[in-house]
Amino acid sequence: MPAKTIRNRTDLAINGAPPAFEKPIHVGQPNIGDREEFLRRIGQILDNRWLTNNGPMVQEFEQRVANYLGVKHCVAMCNGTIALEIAIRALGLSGEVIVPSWTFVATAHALYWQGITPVFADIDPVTHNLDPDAVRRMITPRTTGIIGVHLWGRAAPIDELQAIADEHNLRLMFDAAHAFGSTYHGQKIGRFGECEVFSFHATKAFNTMEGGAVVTDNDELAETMRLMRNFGFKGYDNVIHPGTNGKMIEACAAMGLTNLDAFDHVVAINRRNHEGYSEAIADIPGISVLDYGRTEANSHHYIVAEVNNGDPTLRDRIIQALHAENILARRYFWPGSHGMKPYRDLYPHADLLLPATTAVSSRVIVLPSGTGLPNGCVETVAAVFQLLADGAV
Ligand code: T4K
Repeated sequence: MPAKTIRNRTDLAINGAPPAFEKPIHVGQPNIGDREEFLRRIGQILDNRWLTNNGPMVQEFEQRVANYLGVKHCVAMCNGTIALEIAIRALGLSGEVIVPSWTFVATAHALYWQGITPVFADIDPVTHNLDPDAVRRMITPRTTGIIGVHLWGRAAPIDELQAIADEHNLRLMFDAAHAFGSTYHGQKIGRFGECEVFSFHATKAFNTMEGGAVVTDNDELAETMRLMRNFGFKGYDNVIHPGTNGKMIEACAAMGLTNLDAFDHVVAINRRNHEGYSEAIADIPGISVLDYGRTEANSHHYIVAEVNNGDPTLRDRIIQALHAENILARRYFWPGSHGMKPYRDLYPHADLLLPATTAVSSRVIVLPSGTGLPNGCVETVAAVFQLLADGAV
């Protein structure tokens, strides 16, 4: 429970009162499944004396994830960024690739790192996902592909992006870092485009501490990526492809197997947190919580409030007030990738082409959730929002 209940401005820590919570509450605080099971698996790894390089735990993890997603191949990797880079390289992307700016910067970096130019397309301000018309406008003779992002776990407009890719002969893949367990038209994310890339970072709804995977139904693509993640080795002493070290270690797979068993529980808690915040904030004018609808599955991991009351300073003042209470809400993904280096030097006037991205980035607040959310956090957040929106501070 919080150390105090916030009723008026004098209870706020920015006004000198003690913080509501003694310890910081983070966005992305990890969900951790059954400790005993995890430790049992770690014991098994040590007994095996097989720690990495496609060990039995990684193989079991890949099989379980592939079955869960209903996809033929899961190629587990050391993190989501390397998984993106390997997928991009395996698809042979080059020249320019269209991506949203409104995503974690790794989506753009995975291209730029390999000498490919990320070209930013604007988003739909309601869903925060790519706007297909904006994607069309960014196509040039150098464009070779599109990377859609299922932001906040809500599916990108997959059918529309596939139609554009087909029409212009472009490769289409998805950054599904947020979308483990999400659906599109009732089908699990993982089967769309030529491949989809997950992040299993500690801060994700489903985590392997560090980790990621590319999933695909394409046998040849999966085989190429398996080679690429292990220096191109095919058996002892036989390198048949350029490659890197993108392997997942056994301990991460052990965490993944343990957390997979707990995933439904995590989603249920997240959904309850999401509903709690939405109800608590519902009557505050100019503030809303993004709703993912009832027809598609979502892990409800990202709970995104939008501050849109016409006061351009309110969002940041709320963040400051929440931080003072030890609630470390975030402005993900402000200012958008186009506002970060090196992209802000490449495209100094990108704001003109990205009006929805710019508007959305000025109003988001991502709130803490997950199984470790302490009692009283939702109510404290709502009280802070209310007092600042009322102009009491
Ligand atoms: N594509 C998208 C759309 C992504 O969102 C991401 C990653 C990627 C690609 C790349 O996947 P990876 O290569 O990361 O697998 C964090 C994560 O590091 C990043 O994985 C994630 N997206 C992004 C949305 O969030 P930061 O820079 O915000 O990290 P940091 O250190 O500020 O931590 C986030 C919060 O989590 C903090 O409030 C602290 C808390 N935390 C963190 C860790 C690691 C904990 O409470 N416990 C922990 O163990 O990027």
